[in-house]
Amino acid sequence: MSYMANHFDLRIDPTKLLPNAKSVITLLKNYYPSQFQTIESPKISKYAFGNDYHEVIRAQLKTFLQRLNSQIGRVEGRGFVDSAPVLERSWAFRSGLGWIGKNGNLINKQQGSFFFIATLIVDLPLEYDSPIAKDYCGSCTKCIDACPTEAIMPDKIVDGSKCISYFTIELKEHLIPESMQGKFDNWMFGCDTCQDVCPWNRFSKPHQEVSFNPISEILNYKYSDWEMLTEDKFKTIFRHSPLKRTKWSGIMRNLKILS
Ligand code: B12
Ligand code: SF4
Ligand code: SF4
Repeated sequence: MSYMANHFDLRIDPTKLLPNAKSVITLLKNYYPSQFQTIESPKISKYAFGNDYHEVIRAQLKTFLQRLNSQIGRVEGRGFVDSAPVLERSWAFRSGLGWIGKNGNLINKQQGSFFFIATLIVDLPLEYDSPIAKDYCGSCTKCIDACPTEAIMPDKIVDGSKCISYFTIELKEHLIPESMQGKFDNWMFGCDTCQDVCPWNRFSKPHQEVSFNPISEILNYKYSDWEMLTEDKFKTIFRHSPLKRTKWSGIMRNLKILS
């Protein structure tokens, strides 16, 4: 256990990621869409409707850093998005951008939770305002009650080993346990249930990011279209999509567990 504690310390120390780090800038990138899937489509998480956020946001972080350099002089920095060594939610919370909800997501009172978190560590001292990250979950338990696999535990802990998002995206080439057959509420890639039911997401507004505009097949493909999709066609249509993470074989595996 002491090893875990030490390891955690390493992860929360930004100077391990950027020597001479002085500030952590946290940014939120909205991905809430304006168009949705047809009712017959196997469900895909909204974050995966368009191009891969890793590619899109990494490029934008680079541009942001270049702008800082051209406008205020030499700034050393390192950008991260969905990157294991950075405690992204904790930094966003400490930046005052929201609170961590019972569903484990960072929630912003004005925007809800359908956004990615990006982190830029810089060697620039900044003026910091005081964080205002009050927890507004109150006595609500909608996300806990709605989770199809009972993955949401007390104290804001999501049991990754029970989460549909883990099974359908991160499990890679491994099989999904048979005990999960038919329990995914038609989620084929990722899962948004604990965010869809969250009252704070009624404040979500559609994004303005062209790269996140939905791939038409994602909106319109029905179960049979996915079943008939060849590996070659998958590679062509989804070459810039987050779906490529699980590969064609992962999608075929996920489809079988839905029936
Ligand atoms: C591993 C991971 C997963 C795993 C496990 C998720 C889990 N809940 O533990 C799986 C595959 C299941 C998963 C699923 C999803 N994920 Co994910 N995931 C990650 C990843 C890579 C690491 C998270 C982690 O384990 N961090 C280590 C823990 C110890 O640190 P932490 O993240 O800061 O969170 C803890 C602290 O904040 C602490 N805490 C709570 N209150 C407070 C208060 C204070 C003061 C402090 C200091 C700390 C603290 O509790 C938190 C939970 O343990 C992050 C990216 C990243 N690097 O952060 C994305 C990330 C958390 N995922 C994200 C998303 C979008 C999802 C999905 C919605 C995708 C989908 N639609 O399918 C689902 C949602 C599932 C859910 N309800 O959580 C986003 C969340 C955006 C947001 N608004 O919060 C992130 C931040 C990626 C990104 N850059 O945008 N994910
Ligand atoms: S993403 Fe889906 S399976 Fe995972 S905790 Fe939320 S509702 Fe449960
Ligand atoms: S559904 Fe309710 S309990 Fe869950 S995160 Fe949203 S406000 Fe909090």
